[in-house]
Amino acid sequence: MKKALITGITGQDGSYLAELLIDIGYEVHGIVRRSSSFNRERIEHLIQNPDIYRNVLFLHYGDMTDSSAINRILEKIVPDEIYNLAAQSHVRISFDMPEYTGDVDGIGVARILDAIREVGLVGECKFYQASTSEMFGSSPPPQSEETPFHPRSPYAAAKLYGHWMVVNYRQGYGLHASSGILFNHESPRRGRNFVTRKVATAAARIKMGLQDHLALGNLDAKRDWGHAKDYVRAMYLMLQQPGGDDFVIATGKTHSIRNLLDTAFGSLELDWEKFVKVDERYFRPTEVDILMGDASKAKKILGWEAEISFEEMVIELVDSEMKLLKK
Ligand code: NAP
Ligand code: F7E
Repeated sequence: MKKALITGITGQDGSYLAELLIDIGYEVHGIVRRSSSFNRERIEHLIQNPDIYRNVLFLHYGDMTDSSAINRILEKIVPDEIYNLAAQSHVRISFDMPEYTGDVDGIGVARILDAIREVGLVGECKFYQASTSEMFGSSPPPQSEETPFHPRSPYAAAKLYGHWMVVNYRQGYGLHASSGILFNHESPRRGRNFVTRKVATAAARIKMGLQDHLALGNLDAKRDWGHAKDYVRAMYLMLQQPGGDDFVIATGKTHSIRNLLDTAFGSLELDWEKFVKVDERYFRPTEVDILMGDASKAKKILGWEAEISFEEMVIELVDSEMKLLKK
């Protein structure tokens, strides 16, 4: 039985990846943070299943800022595959917490890569890094593996450091290490303060008469939005290749926040223009205006393509919020 270690298992992607790997037949280990409030909601259904939680899913306390904990966990588990998904992943918040974001999203990558070396796992295990389309920043679309990076936030700058550390550990030490440069991907498990989930929740609450307006920032930004379920499949495929590499994972289509509002509110027969107020608080000091990825390398080498469309993803989010409210 192959062993995988997932950092960030309690997050959106971590939860879907854990499901996928358990389905394939892996023993999955996850790093969780101590928290005063409950932070395992997204994997609760796995924890509540005794067949899974007793036999194939194991959780370990740790933090990307704590090298000794990371080293200890690697020594204990000796994983075949490591998926490094843990991060302070909110771009807007990274402007308020630049140092912490750098520590977790940048230096955290160095900590885990060096732990692999210290514990003697180079050659024994494969490594996946959650890189991001935010690293392209102001580079015009379509963005591919060849596009220059121009990060526009502390989050993107920290992730770029992590990205280059992966390249260096691959080239310098021969580690099987890959970076997935993933464009935005969403799901009903998305954090509530990301724009897709925020819009879907507000549309559902307005429909039910529980809210009368929605405050948003920049409505002109454009994103290449896919579905998290499709994107975790790409992570797994990267680690099944003969060597490490970098891959853009995207749908190739872009939509503005206005398009998102049209689709979400439209699915409930609401006119969003009656409810949305633009609020300066949600603007960022520097914005990434447009992202649209070219994933042809992933299609050619990994055989990967997005299967769930933007419209299907948005409608799933709205339906899921409506169901939660009706409950
Ligand atoms: P997410 O929902 O915000 O999950 C982040 C995970 O990281 C959570 O499990 C969180 O734990 C954990 N974490 C945060 N700080 C940590 C720390 N100091 N030590 C240990 N764990 C920590 O993010 P996601 O959307 O699943 O994204 C997964 C990864 O892909 C992230 O690295 C993100 O930056 C990157 N990414 C995401 C997208 C996207 O569109 N979703 C696109 C490109 C790249 P708690 O549950 O305790 O908070
Ligand atoms: O913003 C605009 C905002 O916060 C999308 C993370 O997963 O994807 C994500 O980063 C756009 C931006 O995602 C609001 O200005 C307008 O242009 O949903 P978001 P993000 O910043 O693109 C990348 C690939 C990652 O790697 C990140 O980890 O929407 N926007 N009004 C708003 N955004 C938010 N959050 N809230 C608003 O009210």
